[in-house]
Amino acid sequence: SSIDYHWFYEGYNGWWLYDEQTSNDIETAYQNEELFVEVLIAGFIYVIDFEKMVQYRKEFPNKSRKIKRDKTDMQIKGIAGLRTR
Ligand code: V3L
Repeated sequence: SSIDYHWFYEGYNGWWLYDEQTSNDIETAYQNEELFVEVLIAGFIYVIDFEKMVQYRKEFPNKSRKIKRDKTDMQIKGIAGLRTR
């Protein structure tokens, strides 16, 4: 089921997990086959673009990060900037 999936954004040499609320919002939009969804991250609006599979701050569309949806969350740097390894 969709509960088994995790959402990640790219960091330096690795991937970060989204915080749980944001991850749930992204997964819901993805399941609804939206082309993109806007989420609030640390006070800024970010666009999650499901076609290009990138995220970017709405005000800075040309500075994007890759995102991915995957079943495993074994090799992450941490969650939303909080290191777990
Ligand atoms: N969730 C939390 N913070 C984010 C997210 C997000 N989805 N997207 C961007 N930021 P930008 P390393 C990241 C933060 O893309 O060492 C990591 O979470 C982003 O934080 O230019 O490079 C780490 O905290 C960055 O601080 O809009 O792997 C940090 O980078 C800021 O928003 C370092 O990670 C600007 O990102």
